[in-house]
Amino acid sequence: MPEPDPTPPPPPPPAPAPAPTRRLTVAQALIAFLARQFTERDGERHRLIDAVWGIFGHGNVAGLGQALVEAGGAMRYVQGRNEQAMVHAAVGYARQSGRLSAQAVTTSIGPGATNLVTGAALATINRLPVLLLPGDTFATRPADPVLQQLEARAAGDVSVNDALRPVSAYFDRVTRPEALIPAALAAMRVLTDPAETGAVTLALPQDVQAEAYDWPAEFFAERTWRVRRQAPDPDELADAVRLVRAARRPLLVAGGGVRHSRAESALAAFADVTGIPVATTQAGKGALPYDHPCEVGGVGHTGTATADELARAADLVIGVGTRWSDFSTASATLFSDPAVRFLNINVTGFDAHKLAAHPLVGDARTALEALTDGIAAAGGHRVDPSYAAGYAEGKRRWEARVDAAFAADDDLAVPTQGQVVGALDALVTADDIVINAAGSLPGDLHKLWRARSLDQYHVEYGYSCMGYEIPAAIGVMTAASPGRPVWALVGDGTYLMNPTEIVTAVQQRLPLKLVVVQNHGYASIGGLSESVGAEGFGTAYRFRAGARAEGAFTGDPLPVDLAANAASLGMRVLRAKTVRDLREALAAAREADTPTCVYVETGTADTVSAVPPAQAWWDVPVAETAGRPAAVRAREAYDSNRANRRRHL
Ligand SMILES: Cc1ncc(C[n+]2csc(CCOP(=O)(O)OP(=O)(O)O)c2C)c(N)n1
Ligand SMILES: [Mg+2]
Repeated sequence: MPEPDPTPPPPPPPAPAPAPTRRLTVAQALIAFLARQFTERDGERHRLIDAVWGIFGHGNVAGLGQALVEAGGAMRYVQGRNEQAMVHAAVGYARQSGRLSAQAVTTSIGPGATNLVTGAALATINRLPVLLLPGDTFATRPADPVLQQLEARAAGDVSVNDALRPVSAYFDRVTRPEALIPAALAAMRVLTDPAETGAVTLALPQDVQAEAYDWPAEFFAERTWRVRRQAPDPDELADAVRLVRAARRPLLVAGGGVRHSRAESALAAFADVTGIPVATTQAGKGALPYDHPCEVGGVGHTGTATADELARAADLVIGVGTRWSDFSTASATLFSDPAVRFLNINVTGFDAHKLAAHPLVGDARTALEALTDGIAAAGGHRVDPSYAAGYAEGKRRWEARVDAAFAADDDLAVPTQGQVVGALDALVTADDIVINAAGSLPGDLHKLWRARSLDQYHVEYGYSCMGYEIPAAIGVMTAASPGRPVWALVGDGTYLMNPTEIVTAVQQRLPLKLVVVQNHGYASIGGLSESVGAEGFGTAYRFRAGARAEGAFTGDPLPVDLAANAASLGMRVLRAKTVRDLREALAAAREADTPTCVYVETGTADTVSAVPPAQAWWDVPVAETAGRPAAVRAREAYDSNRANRRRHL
């Protein structure tokens, strides 16, 4: 038997104090968490989630609705009228914030949630962060089906919110309270990652939203998400330097990534040193101011003659922050030099590899700076003076065409759409912001607009979604410095699709400036329809011909008064009948500090317009067999155009 040890065992160490917790519902915890998230880039710090937009119904009224009222001033709430429009507003906000700050949108279950789908797709296509918080059916499913629940018969765990998966950059469903912790962290990571961002959806079953849980207090600690500036790989950079120095006819195409990265100075420095001309996509317009000697305007189907000629002859095309949509490549027909090569600077490998390009994966600003430095270190490079003289002359010629499109010989005439754009162009300074997305205006603006500052030209052409403009203007006004005039330009078709957020602008006392261009229908699609042999079918807002109203839409214009409609929603409305009226109305609207609408009729689609036609093709397939002569002729033209398609390998 061993001797018993006389010294008693040491007392057990004191149990660690339990980690502090806070008892909150899932919805309360989410709002408390969101209020403490920040972003940081270049030493600038921003609140990540600026506000929560919402429309309440069952699925969020008792969860997030109760949490927002309890949060008080910690989280701003904005009341919307339509869920899709709330996402558009949040997208406008995110773009104007340089993707350093975002807004959230909460909805009820069912129709409220599925109304998000279009907005989510728009956000994800344009790589803009929005946080979507749709209510979802009960996780515990005590009484299936609840009101507005679609039962997928073959899958008990599917709800209509699953429709948001393919349009979201990240999707999660919080079916247990504690699952909020990883879901919320993943959501913030994706929102703030320049390569991944888009619509982030956290579907929140309505019972779970109201359930309480003891949250670790550190979940609510302030967290800062650094928005990274990815540096390029040295070998990819060395290849890029060699390619640029070897190019004789280079063209740079600037996309939205230049803007998101705030790479305008780096781009100007690169252009100044190399003399390489800079064309722009819709999202990139403004990357250089219009009067910079290297700026040659829009590229592609809605591009300038100057940029498109350069594109056809280019031996090296440098894409910066572009997704290379068909409008920019003229549906794979634009870059026609047999030896053309591509160099893509992009924050995602996905886009950097498009067109079989040499990728230079990285942040646009960091990569452009590295490329400029690399070229200098290798002995410098500048385009031939004759090349620079050639595009300078092209730029002058195009400016003359812009002047012609804007010119008005008769001040008392009904304005053309070109003159509407021209009247606004004559009025604005670098402070004004012009928003548009669909119809015939995006093409006219891409060809004609003189972008004076990086963020002046706000045309959403990734999804080109009718109805983006008015709500987006609200988001832009929220993010822009106060006093900047923000203009939403809409056609009559677009106005009719989504005017409801006018009420929100009125409620928020935002001096929205709305220009409604009335041409009695879908002029853009009418023109497209003519060109593809469909004879404008179904595109005019006119009465049906024939005694029993069964014929084609060729009768009188509909007696619809959109100006009166805007006034009824709370706007001050200025009707402009002539070019002179228009100038006066736009000037008055610019000064106004309340929501003001300028309503202008530009006549019917056959109004002669001096806006230059498309300088490059766009692929819209035409009927291969048809009885009507217009369609047969259109198909012949189509076949000859599509023979120029090219797969870059
Ligand atoms: C939500 C949505 N539906 C349909 C379209 C297809 N589309 C593009 S332009 C357009 C017509 C737009 O009409 P309007 O706003 O009056 O402009 P206009 O063509 O007359 O200039 C349509 C239907 C779209 N872009 N977005
Ligand atoms: Mg129209």
